[in-house]
Amino acid sequence: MRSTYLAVLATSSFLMLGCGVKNPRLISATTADRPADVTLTMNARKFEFEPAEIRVKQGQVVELHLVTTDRKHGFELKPFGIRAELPVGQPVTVRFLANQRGEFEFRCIVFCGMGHLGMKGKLVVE
Ligand SMILES: [Cu+2]
Repeated sequence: MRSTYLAVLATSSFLMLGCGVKNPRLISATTADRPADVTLTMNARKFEFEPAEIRVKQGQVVELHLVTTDRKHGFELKPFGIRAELPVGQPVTVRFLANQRGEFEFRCIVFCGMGHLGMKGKLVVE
């Protein structure tokens, strides 16, 4: 199961390298050997993320299943080193350790139309 999961992550990374996002990062090193404490599905579409706000507790390993159906989008959560491209119909899983408390913005990093710059959301780590 775990090896399948890692293979999927590796495949996704490989595919993204050919699609324009520089240095995609789907997983932060600190979480590689820990199961997720929180697992959420997040939908990306013009020009929003649903849910647009997620709340977790400090110290939790968070796994996000990112899904897009209308066109290619991206997902960046800079403070946690996460950066991904989201092709249509190809869910991408990212995971990170919520090791700092506060409010952090995530955003789309693939130009997707006139509302692209407003395509953002908020992670709250309590
Ligand atoms: Cu966009």
